[in-house]
Amino acid sequence: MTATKRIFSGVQPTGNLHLGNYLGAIRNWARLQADYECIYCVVDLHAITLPQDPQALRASTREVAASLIAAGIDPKGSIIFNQSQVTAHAELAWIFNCVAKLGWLNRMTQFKDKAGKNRETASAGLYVYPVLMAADILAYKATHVPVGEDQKQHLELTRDIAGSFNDAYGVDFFPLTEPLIFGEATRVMNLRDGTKKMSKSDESDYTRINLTDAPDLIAQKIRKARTDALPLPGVARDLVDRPEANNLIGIYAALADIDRDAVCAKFEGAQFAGFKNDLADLAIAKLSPITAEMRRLLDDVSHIDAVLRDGADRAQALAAPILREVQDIVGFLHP
Ligand code: AQP
Repeated sequence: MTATKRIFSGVQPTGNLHLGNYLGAIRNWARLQADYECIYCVVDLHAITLPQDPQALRASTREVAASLIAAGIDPKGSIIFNQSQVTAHAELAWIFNCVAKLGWLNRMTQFKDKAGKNRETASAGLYVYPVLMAADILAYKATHVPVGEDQKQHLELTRDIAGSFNDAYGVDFFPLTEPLIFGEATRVMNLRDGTKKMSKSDESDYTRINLTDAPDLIAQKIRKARTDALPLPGVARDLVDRPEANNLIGIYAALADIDRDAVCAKFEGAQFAGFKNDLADLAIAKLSPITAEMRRLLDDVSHIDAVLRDGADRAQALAAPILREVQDIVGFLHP
Protein backbone atom coordinates (compact mmCIF):
# COMPACT_ATOMS: atom_id res chain seq x y z
CA MET A 1 0.00 0.00 0.00
CA THR A 2 1.43 3.37 -0.98
CA ALA A 3 1.92 5.82 1.91
CA THR A 4 -0.25 8.90 1.48
CA LYS A 5 2.78 11.18 1.31
CA ARG A 6 5.82 9.66 -0.38
CA ILE A 7 8.74 11.68 -1.70
CA PHE A 8 11.16 10.70 -4.44
CA SER A 9 13.98 12.90 -5.66
CA GLY A 10 17.33 12.38 -7.35
CA VAL A 11 20.68 13.97 -7.99
CA GLN A 12 23.19 13.12 -10.69
CA PRO A 13 26.69 11.91 -9.80
CA THR A 14 28.21 14.12 -12.47
CA GLY A 15 30.73 15.91 -10.28
CA ASN A 16 30.85 17.85 -7.06
CA LEU A 17 27.55 19.00 -5.67
CA HIS A 18 27.25 22.77 -5.57
CA LEU A 19 25.37 25.40 -3.63
CA GLY A 20 22.46 25.26 -6.09
CA ASN A 21 22.02 21.53 -5.54
CA TYR A 22 22.22 22.12 -1.80
CA LEU A 23 19.89 25.11 -1.42
CA GLY A 24 17.52 24.18 -4.27
CA ALA A 25 17.20 20.51 -3.40
CA ILE A 26 19.21 18.64 -0.79
CA ARG A 27 18.66 20.91 2.19
CA ASN A 28 14.92 20.70 1.52
CA TRP A 29 15.18 16.91 1.23
CA ALA A 30 16.60 16.75 4.74
CA ARG A 31 13.84 18.97 6.12
CA LEU A 32 11.05 16.98 4.46
CA GLN A 33 11.99 13.82 6.32
CA ALA A 34 9.89 14.95 9.28
CA ASP A 35 6.63 14.76 7.31
CA TYR A 36 7.15 12.32 4.44
CA GLU A 37 8.40 8.85 3.65
CA CYS A 38 11.51 9.77 1.63
CA ILE A 39 13.40 8.00 -1.16
CA TYR A 40 16.56 9.76 -2.37
CA CYS A 41 18.42 8.46 -5.36
CA VAL A 42 21.87 9.01 -6.86
CA VAL A 43 20.79 8.87 -10.49
CA ASP A 44 23.73 7.16 -12.21
CA LEU A 45 21.59 6.02 -15.17
CA HIS A 46 20.88 9.68 -15.85
CA ALA A 47 24.57 10.55 -15.53
CA ILE A 48 25.56 8.38 -18.50
CA THR A 49 23.30 10.32 -20.87
CA LEU A 50 26.47 12.40 -21.30
CA PRO A 51 29.93 10.75 -21.56
CA GLN A 52 31.33 9.74 -18.14
CA ASP A 53 34.63 8.32 -16.99
CA PRO A 54 33.76 5.04 -15.18
CA GLN A 55 36.27 5.64 -12.34
CA ALA A 56 35.00 9.18 -11.81
CA LEU A 57 31.39 8.02 -11.92
CA ARG A 58 32.00 5.50 -9.14
CA ALA A 59 33.81 8.10 -7.02
CA SER A 60 31.14 10.69 -7.61
CA THR A 61 28.34 8.26 -6.71
CA ARG A 62 29.96 7.73 -3.31
CA GLU A 63 30.64 11.45 -2.89
CA VAL A 64 27.04 12.36 -3.61
CA ALA A 65 25.80 9.70 -1.20
CA ALA A 66 28.16 11.10 1.45
CA SER A 67 26.90 14.65 0.84
CA LEU A 68 23.30 13.56 1.27
CA ILE A 69 24.11 12.01 4.64
CA ALA A 70 26.31 14.96 5.64
CA ALA A 71 23.48 17.37 4.76
CA GLY A 72 21.22 15.64 7.27
CA ILE A 73 19.49 12.80 5.43
CA ASP A 74 19.21 9.86 7.79
CA PRO A 75 19.90 6.67 5.82
CA LYS A 76 18.11 4.54 8.40
CA GLY A 77 14.82 6.45 8.15
CA SER A 78 15.04 7.56 4.51
CA ILE A 79 16.20 5.43 1.59
CA ILE A 80 19.47 6.42 -0.14
CA PHE A 81 20.56 4.29 -3.11
CA ASN A 82 21.98 4.45 -6.61
CA GLN A 83 19.53 4.10 -9.45
CA SER A 84 21.29 1.41 -11.51
CA GLN A 85 20.88 -1.06 -8.65
CA VAL A 86 17.08 -1.15 -8.87
CA THR A 87 16.11 -2.49 -12.29
CA ALA A 88 12.51 -1.23 -12.07
CA HIS A 89 13.71 2.25 -13.17
CA ALA A 90 14.97 1.08 -16.56
CA GLU A 91 12.12 -1.39 -17.06
CA LEU A 92 9.39 1.14 -16.33
CA ALA A 93 11.20 3.72 -18.47
CA TRP A 94 10.84 1.43 -21.47
CA ILE A 95 7.09 1.10 -20.91
CA PHE A 96 6.84 4.89 -20.56
CA ASN A 97 8.87 5.37 -23.76
CA CYS A 98 5.93 3.67 -25.43
CA VAL A 99 3.47 6.11 -23.78
CA ALA A 100 5.33 9.45 -24.06
CA LYS A 101 4.80 11.39 -27.27
CA LEU A 102 7.67 12.71 -29.40
CA GLY A 103 5.97 16.13 -29.44
CA TRP A 104 6.20 16.30 -25.65
CA LEU A 105 9.90 15.43 -25.64
CA ASN A 106 10.62 17.93 -28.42
CA ARG A 107 9.50 20.71 -26.09
CA MET A 108 11.93 19.86 -23.26
CA THR A 109 14.23 22.82 -22.77
CA GLN A 110 16.89 20.88 -20.82
CA PHE A 111 17.54 18.67 -23.85
CA LYS A 112 17.89 21.76 -26.02
CA ASP A 113 20.29 23.34 -23.48
CA LYS A 114 22.42 20.22 -23.00
CA ALA A 115 22.49 19.07 -26.62
CA GLY A 116 23.10 22.63 -27.82
CA LYS A 117 24.30 22.73 -31.38
CA ASN A 118 25.18 19.03 -31.28
CA ARG A 119 21.61 17.76 -31.49
CA GLU A 120 22.42 15.19 -34.16
CA THR A 121 25.20 13.62 -32.11
CA ALA A 122 23.46 13.79 -28.70
CA SER A 123 22.59 10.37 -27.25
CA ALA A 124 19.07 8.97 -27.46
CA GLY A 125 19.39 8.63 -23.67
CA LEU A 126 19.71 12.40 -23.28
CA TYR A 127 16.54 12.81 -25.34
CA VAL A 128 14.50 10.38 -23.22
CA TYR A 129 16.06 11.58 -19.93
CA PRO A 130 12.70 12.99 -18.73
CA VAL A 131 10.98 9.67 -19.44
CA LEU A 132 13.46 7.91 -17.16
CA MET A 133 12.80 10.60 -14.58
CA ALA A 134 9.06 9.85 -14.77
CA ALA A 135 9.89 6.16 -14.23
CA ASP A 136 12.08 7.02 -11.21
CA ILE A 137 9.21 8.82 -9.56
CA LEU A 138 6.35 6.56 -10.55
CA ALA A 139 8.16 3.28 -9.79
CA TYR A 140 7.38 4.25 -6.18
CA LYS A 141 4.07 6.02 -6.89
CA ALA A 142 5.67 9.05 -5.25
CA THR A 143 3.15 11.76 -4.46
CA HIS A 144 5.60 14.66 -4.12
CA VAL A 145 8.95 15.56 -5.69
CA PRO A 146 11.11 18.33 -4.21
CA VAL A 147 13.21 19.89 -6.97
CA GLY A 148 14.74 23.17 -8.08
CA GLU A 149 12.93 25.41 -10.57
CA ASP A 150 14.90 23.89 -13.49
CA GLN A 151 13.09 20.56 -13.13
CA LYS A 152 9.54 21.95 -13.23
CA GLN A 153 9.02 21.11 -16.89
CA HIS A 154 10.17 17.52 -16.36
CA LEU A 155 7.70 17.17 -13.49
CA GLU A 156 4.89 18.33 -15.76
CA LEU A 157 5.93 15.65 -18.24
CA THR A 158 5.81 13.05 -15.46
CA ARG A 159 2.20 14.05 -14.80
CA ASP A 160 1.42 13.83 -18.54
CA ILE A 161 2.94 10.35 -18.72
CA ALA A 162 1.06 9.16 -15.62
CA GLY A 163 -2.23 10.53 -16.99
CA SER A 164 -1.61 9.12 -20.44
CA PHE A 165 -0.79 5.66 -19.03
CA ASN A 166 -3.93 5.71 -16.88
CA ASP A 167 -6.07 6.76 -19.88
CA ALA A 168 -4.50 4.32 -22.32
CA TYR A 169 -5.17 1.34 -20.06
CA GLY A 170 -8.39 2.60 -18.46
CA VAL A 171 -6.95 2.53 -14.94
CA ASP A 172 -6.45 4.94 -12.08
CA PHE A 173 -3.04 3.54 -11.22
CA PHE A 174 -0.40 6.27 -11.16
CA PRO A 175 -0.79 9.40 -9.01
CA LEU A 176 -0.36 12.86 -10.54
CA THR A 177 2.79 13.76 -8.64
CA GLU A 178 3.09 17.26 -7.20
CA PRO A 179 6.34 19.24 -7.41
CA LEU A 180 7.59 20.85 -4.18
CA ILE A 181 9.56 23.95 -5.13
CA PHE A 182 10.19 26.21 -2.17
CA GLY A 183 12.66 28.47 -0.39
CA GLU A 184 14.56 31.57 -1.50
CA ALA A 185 16.96 29.59 -3.69
CA THR A 186 14.85 27.58 -6.12
CA ARG A 187 17.23 28.70 -8.88
CA VAL A 188 20.75 29.61 -7.75
CA MET A 189 22.57 31.33 -10.60
CA ASN A 190 26.08 31.16 -11.98
CA LEU A 191 28.44 33.46 -10.00
CA ARG A 192 29.88 34.91 -13.21
CA ASP A 193 26.67 35.25 -15.21
CA GLY A 194 23.43 35.87 -13.33
CA THR A 195 21.33 34.78 -16.29
CA LYS A 196 22.62 31.17 -16.26
CA LYS A 197 21.94 28.61 -13.53
CA MET A 198 24.77 27.37 -11.32
CA SER A 199 25.71 23.99 -12.75
CA LYS A 200 28.16 21.16 -12.07
CA SER A 201 29.09 20.91 -15.72
CA ASP A 202 30.06 24.56 -16.29
CA GLU A 203 33.67 24.65 -17.45
CA SER A 204 34.73 27.32 -14.98
CA ASP A 205 34.91 26.29 -11.33
CA TYR A 206 34.57 29.97 -10.35
CA THR A 207 30.94 29.95 -11.51
CA ARG A 208 29.87 27.78 -8.57
CA ILE A 209 30.55 26.99 -4.91
CA ASN A 210 31.12 23.28 -4.44
CA LEU A 211 30.23 21.50 -1.21
CA THR A 212 33.85 20.32 -1.14
CA ASP A 213 35.38 23.81 -1.39
CA ALA A 214 37.71 24.90 1.43
CA PRO A 215 36.74 28.12 3.31
CA ASP A 216 39.42 30.22 1.55
CA LEU A 217 38.18 29.14 -1.84
CA ILE A 218 34.54 29.89 -0.94
CA ALA A 219 35.56 33.40 0.17
CA GLN A 220 37.62 33.92 -2.99
CA LYS A 221 34.80 32.79 -5.28
CA ILE A 222 32.30 35.09 -3.56
CA ARG A 223 34.73 38.03 -3.72
CA LYS A 224 35.20 37.44 -7.44
CA ALA A 225 31.47 36.97 -8.12
CA ARG A 226 30.11 39.42 -10.65
CA THR A 227 27.95 42.30 -9.36
CA ASP A 228 26.86 45.70 -10.61
CA ALA A 229 28.06 49.11 -9.43
CA LEU A 230 24.94 50.01 -7.40
CA PRO A 231 24.62 49.53 -3.61
CA LEU A 232 22.13 47.07 -2.11
CA PRO A 233 18.52 48.28 -2.38
CA GLY A 234 16.17 48.58 0.60
CA VAL A 235 13.53 46.26 -0.88
CA ALA A 236 13.82 43.11 -2.99
CA ARG A 237 11.54 44.34 -5.78
CA ASP A 238 14.28 46.82 -6.77
CA LEU A 239 16.46 43.84 -7.74
CA VAL A 240 14.55 43.43 -10.99
CA ASP A 241 17.04 43.74 -13.88
CA ARG A 242 19.97 43.17 -11.48
CA PRO A 243 20.43 39.39 -11.92
CA GLU A 244 23.83 39.09 -10.22
CA ALA A 245 22.82 41.25 -7.24
CA ASN A 246 19.56 39.34 -6.95
CA ASN A 247 21.45 36.05 -6.97
CA LEU A 248 23.87 36.97 -4.17
CA ILE A 249 21.07 38.38 -2.04
CA GLY A 250 19.00 35.25 -2.70
CA ILE A 251 21.91 33.05 -1.63
CA TYR A 252 22.33 35.05 1.58
CA ALA A 253 18.58 34.83 2.26
CA ALA A 254 18.51 31.07 1.73
CA LEU A 255 21.59 30.45 3.88
CA ALA A 256 20.24 32.65 6.69
CA ASP A 257 16.71 31.23 6.33
CA ILE A 258 15.14 34.65 5.87
CA ASP A 259 13.59 36.28 2.81
CA ARG A 260 15.21 38.67 0.32
CA ASP A 261 13.37 41.67 1.77
CA ALA A 262 14.90 40.99 5.19
CA VAL A 263 18.39 40.87 3.63
CA CYS A 264 17.75 44.15 1.79
CA ALA A 265 16.49 45.78 4.98
CA LYS A 266 19.61 44.63 6.86
CA PHE A 267 22.13 45.80 4.22
CA GLU A 268 20.29 48.75 2.62
CA GLY A 269 22.76 51.15 0.99
CA ALA A 270 25.81 48.92 1.60
CA GLN A 271 28.30 48.33 -1.19
CA PHE A 272 28.64 44.81 -2.55
CA ALA A 273 32.30 44.60 -1.56
CA GLY A 274 31.30 44.73 2.13
CA PHE A 275 28.22 42.56 1.69
CA LYS A 276 30.32 39.87 0.03
CA ASN A 277 32.45 39.58 3.19
CA ASP A 278 29.32 38.91 5.25
CA LEU A 279 28.04 36.48 2.64
CA ALA A 280 31.35 34.61 2.59
CA ASP A 281 31.35 34.30 6.41
CA LEU A 282 27.79 32.99 6.35
CA ALA A 283 28.46 30.52 3.52
CA ILE A 284 31.56 29.19 5.27
CA ALA A 285 29.72 28.85 8.59
CA LYS A 286 26.89 26.90 6.97
CA LEU A 287 28.87 24.75 4.53
CA SER A 288 32.04 23.89 6.47
CA PRO A 289 30.38 21.43 8.87
CA ILE A 290 28.83 19.61 5.90
CA THR A 291 32.16 19.46 4.08
CA ALA A 292 33.90 18.15 7.19
CA GLU A 293 31.27 15.46 7.70
CA MET A 294 31.47 14.46 4.02
CA ARG A 295 35.23 14.03 4.32
CA ARG A 296 34.81 11.94 7.46
CA LEU A 297 32.24 9.70 5.75
CA LEU A 298 34.40 9.27 2.65
CA ASP A 299 37.23 7.94 4.80
CA ASP A 300 35.12 4.81 5.22
CA VAL A 301 33.96 3.85 1.75
CA SER A 302 32.68 0.48 2.96
CA HIS A 303 30.13 2.27 5.15
CA ILE A 304 28.89 4.37 2.19
CA ASP A 305 28.61 1.20 0.07
CA ALA A 306 26.66 -0.53 2.84
CA VAL A 307 24.23 2.42 3.01
CA LEU A 308 23.72 2.26 -0.77
CA ARG A 309 23.24 -1.52 -0.72
CA ASP A 310 20.71 -1.36 2.08
CA GLY A 311 18.90 1.51 0.32
CA ALA A 312 18.76 -0.45 -2.95
CA ASP A 313 17.25 -3.47 -1.17
CA ARG A 314 14.57 -1.34 0.45
CA ALA A 315 13.85 0.56 -2.78
CA GLN A 316 13.64 -2.70 -4.72
CA ALA A 317 11.12 -4.05 -2.20
CA LEU A 318 8.89 -1.00 -2.81
CA ALA A 319 9.24 -0.87 -6.58
CA ALA A 320 8.96 -4.56 -7.47
CA PRO A 321 5.25 -5.05 -6.66
CA ILE A 322 4.37 -1.76 -8.42
CA LEU A 323 6.26 -2.84 -11.54
CA ARG A 324 4.58 -6.26 -11.42
CA GLU A 325 1.15 -4.58 -11.39
CA VAL A 326 2.19 -2.37 -14.31
CA GLN A 327 3.22 -5.46 -16.26
CA ASP A 328 -0.18 -7.03 -15.58
CA ILE A 329 -1.97 -3.85 -16.70
CA VAL A 330 0.09 -3.73 -19.90
CA GLY A 331 -0.62 -7.41 -20.63
CA PHE A 332 2.79 -8.99 -20.10
CA LEU A 333 2.50 -12.68 -19.32
CA HIS A 334 4.14 -14.02 -16.16
CA PRO A 335 4.52 -17.64 -17.29
N1 AQP B 1 21.33 26.14 -9.82
C1 AQP B 1 20.42 25.45 -9.15
N2 AQP B 1 19.58 26.08 -8.29
C2 AQP B 1 18.64 25.40 -7.59
N3 AQP B 1 18.48 24.05 -7.69
C3 AQP B 1 19.29 23.39 -8.53
N4 AQP B 1 19.42 22.09 -8.86
C4 AQP B 1 20.41 21.93 -9.76
N5 AQP B 1 20.96 23.11 -10.06
C5 AQP B 1 20.29 24.05 -9.31
C6 AQP B 1 18.58 21.04 -8.29
O1 AQP B 1 19.45 20.03 -7.78
C7 AQP B 1 18.81 18.76 -7.93
C8 AQP B 1 19.78 17.80 -8.52
O2 AQP B 1 20.17 18.22 -9.81
P1 AQP B 1 21.04 17.29 -10.76
O3 AQP B 1 22.44 17.34 -10.39
O4 AQP B 1 20.49 15.93 -10.81
O5 AQP B 1 20.77 17.85 -12.17
P2 AQP B 1 20.97 19.23 -12.79
O6 AQP B 1 19.75 20.04 -12.55
O7 AQP B 1 21.30 18.94 -14.20
O8 AQP B 1 22.19 19.88 -11.99
P3 AQP B 1 23.47 20.51 -12.57
O9 AQP B 1 24.29 21.02 -11.49
O10 AQP B 1 23.11 21.50 -13.64
O11 AQP B 1 24.23 19.28 -13.16
P4 AQP B 1 24.81 19.07 -14.59
O12 AQP B 1 25.69 20.25 -14.82
O13 AQP B 1 25.55 17.77 -14.51
O14 AQP B 1 23.66 19.02 -15.52
C9 AQP B 1 17.57 18.98 -8.78
O15 AQP B 1 16.43 18.98 -7.94
C10 AQP B 1 17.76 20.33 -9.37
O16 AQP B 1 16.53 21.00 -9.57
